[in-house]
Amino acid sequence: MFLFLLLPVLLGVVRLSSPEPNTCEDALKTCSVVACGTPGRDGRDGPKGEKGDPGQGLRGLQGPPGKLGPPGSTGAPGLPGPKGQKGDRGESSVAESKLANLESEIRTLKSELEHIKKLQSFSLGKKSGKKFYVTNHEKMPFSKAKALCGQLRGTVATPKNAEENKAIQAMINDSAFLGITDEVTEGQFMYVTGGRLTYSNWKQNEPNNFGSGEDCVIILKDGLWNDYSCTSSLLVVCEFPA
Ligand SMILES: [Ca+2]
Ligand SMILES: [Ca+2]
Repeated sequence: MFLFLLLPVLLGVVRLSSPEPNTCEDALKTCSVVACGTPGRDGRDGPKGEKGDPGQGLRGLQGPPGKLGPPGSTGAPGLPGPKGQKGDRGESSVAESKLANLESEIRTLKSELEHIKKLQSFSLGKKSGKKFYVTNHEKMPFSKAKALCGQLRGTVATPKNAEENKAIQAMINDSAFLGITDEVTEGQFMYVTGGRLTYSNWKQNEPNNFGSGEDCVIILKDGLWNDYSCTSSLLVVCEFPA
């Protein structure tokens, strides 16, 4: 009887200790059956979650290689390489070797040349003093005789004393030109190498500048001289220093 009388009081205490819920959610938490209003629209998507752990399934096949990328920028220069091995002999050494060979060949040639000159003066020339004379026994005009001796680095034979005149005479079996003319001034005979005559061996009544003129000089078989036509063909004797 007493408890029955206290029941309304206890219920009031319970109501006082449990205030009414403010929202439907609160009501769901506290009430087993609550009459809620119309549900609201869905909310916006929440922020992206953290990447999950790799799956446990089989790994897929590797895809095809991608396109070739653009060329990269030029890299910095590398470090200097190690020192190389010693090279072959340089060009200067080769040149020195060639020069030494040439000098040796020149010494040999000089020796052979001296030997040939001695043989030539002995067998071909009639040496007299410091000259020797050579002839090929051909006949030609004076201009050609002068050119031929010049090509041989000699001159047309020019006796400057009796001994040389005899040496030339001994070589010929016919008349030969001498390196003497009066082409510049008639009657004034000069050496073709320059200078007036220092020796002569004229035949009697020569020089006579016979006919249309005679400006060259020839030596006869007897060693005497005659002024003669330069265009006539006569033996040529060349003179060389010994
Ligand atoms: Ca003359
Ligand atoms: Ca004459």
